[in-house]
Amino acid sequence: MQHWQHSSYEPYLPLTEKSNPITRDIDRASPKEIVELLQKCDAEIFERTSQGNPMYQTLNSSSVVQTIVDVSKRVEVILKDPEDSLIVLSGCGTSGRVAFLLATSLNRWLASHHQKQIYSYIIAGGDKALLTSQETPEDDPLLGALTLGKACAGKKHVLFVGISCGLSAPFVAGQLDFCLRNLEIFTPVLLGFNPVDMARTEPIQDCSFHFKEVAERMNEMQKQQKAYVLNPAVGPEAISGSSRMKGGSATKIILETILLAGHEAAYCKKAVTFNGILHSLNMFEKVHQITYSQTKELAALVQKAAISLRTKGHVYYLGWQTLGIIGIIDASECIPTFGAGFEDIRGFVSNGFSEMNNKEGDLSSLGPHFIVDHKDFVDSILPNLSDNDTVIFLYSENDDLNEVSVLANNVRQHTSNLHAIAHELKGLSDPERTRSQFMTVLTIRWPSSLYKHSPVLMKQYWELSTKWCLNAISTGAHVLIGKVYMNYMIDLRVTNSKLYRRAIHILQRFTGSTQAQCETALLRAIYDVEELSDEMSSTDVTQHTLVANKRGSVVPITLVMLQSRCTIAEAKSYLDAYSVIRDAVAACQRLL
Ligand code: F1P
Repeated sequence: MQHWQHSSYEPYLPLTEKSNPITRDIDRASPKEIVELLQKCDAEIFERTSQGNPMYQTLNSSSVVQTIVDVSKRVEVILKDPEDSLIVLSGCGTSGRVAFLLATSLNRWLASHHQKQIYSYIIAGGDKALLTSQETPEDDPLLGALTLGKACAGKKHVLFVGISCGLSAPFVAGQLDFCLRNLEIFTPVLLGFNPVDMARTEPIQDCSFHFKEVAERMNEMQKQQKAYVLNPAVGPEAISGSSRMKGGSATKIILETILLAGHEAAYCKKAVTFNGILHSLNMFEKVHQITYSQTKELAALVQKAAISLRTKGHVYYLGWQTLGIIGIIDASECIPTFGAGFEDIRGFVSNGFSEMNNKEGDLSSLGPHFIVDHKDFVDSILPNLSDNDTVIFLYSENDDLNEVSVLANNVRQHTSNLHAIAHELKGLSDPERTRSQFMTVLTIRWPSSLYKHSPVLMKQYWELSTKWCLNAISTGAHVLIGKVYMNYMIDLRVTNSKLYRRAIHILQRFTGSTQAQCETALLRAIYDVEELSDEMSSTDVTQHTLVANKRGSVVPITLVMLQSRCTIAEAKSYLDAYSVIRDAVAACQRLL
């Protein structure tokens, strides 16, 4: 049994916020060790049910597999009778990005097979949130319900999947509540990775319910097959609470399994079965094994990326088709996750927004964060590229290898620090000429057994595999440059109520101060005052997070203030002296 499965392990935290014992010392690990630790953490997604531990069900537990079967059959029904029907995938942050990726991919597939496109995605904050973090709308249940109502206007049958890894986002709670009040139209599914009794209980502003209450109502309705809760335990994240990692991957795995099983049943007369679902899940486990079988090569990329960041260079992902989108998503998530500068790690996709195919279309006029086309890279970044920058190409043998070669040649005129992650089917073409243009190529070779199982799924496998590689590269690089303390990202942005609570917990964890002391100190740092006014103390969390959004490093500042009982100004100047969080904390402890 894993350490975190004991009821006494960090009992006050839901599973998705606990710290993972595997990565406790990740901040002291070498690149190769980092990759190995991430491999172990990701392997927990596929862990079998732990005997004698009823607290957690896992992805392979029969109750979870059976729910996947039930929901897949709902998908089949909708696909067979698509008139006035819709399948809506919705979430905040990474969960919304995975929803977007799947809905657009599957609509494309339906269109190419002359079928009605019945998928829709919702991401809190709209399409802007695909590329930047828009965490404030996550706290708004009414906005969630209104957006859902609008997306489904006039529909008679809607399968709604609300994704919240932490069973926590009020935006999603509002949508599920809306569905539960309109069960004649909606079949709601809740997807997340905490047991229902760990769902969030914090009151939601202007709202009569909290997340746990909605999740319990969903559980009740599941008995009549009117709603479904899919919430296997996949273990704590490698970086505490960073649900973009395992949470995002497991969301992708579960939804792909459900939706593709539904498609096969509707179009290939292949009935959805318990064993069929188990088999699909096992295939994803193979994807994990194959991806991480090249620890050394992946570690070399982690190292390269870290060197670039340390020397104020950049990391650029240049990808084709959805692999490019995976790159854009991974890069954009570094800003809120690690407090990275927007230029630090960036992603580009060939054909930009027409490849993205998002609802709101070309967003490039919104500013530099929304420039995503290879052409933009060539025009605005390539001329200033140097060996300090790491460039990583992401492609598969399904892409136009000639185009890959031309761009690689172009990039090589400016830097030799050019690498690739390439997906190849074993025994098929061997694009040696393309490979020779890179300093290193992490070639992931896919056995024909996987291809034969489902040729359609290969694209999904490559996406997941690329996600794992890039999550390892961006997380590993930030760990190596000292952004993480143990396995906590201390310098988190306090931009919504979940992150506000996480910040207070981290402060308690490292200072031993009470919750009230930590909250008061955090508010002092947020409002940048030594003494809180009555108004500041009494205003709500949303207001605090709006102010916090405009300030940098509020949590490290609070940490130093609490540890050394100093003023805000002293804490700031003290932190300026250290770029490595562990050093700052250690030095701070020496002061006492
Ligand atoms: C949603 C989310 C995360 C993001 C950050 C803020 O979480 O946007 O994707 O990384 O932690 O919250 P959840 O609702 O899926 O738990």
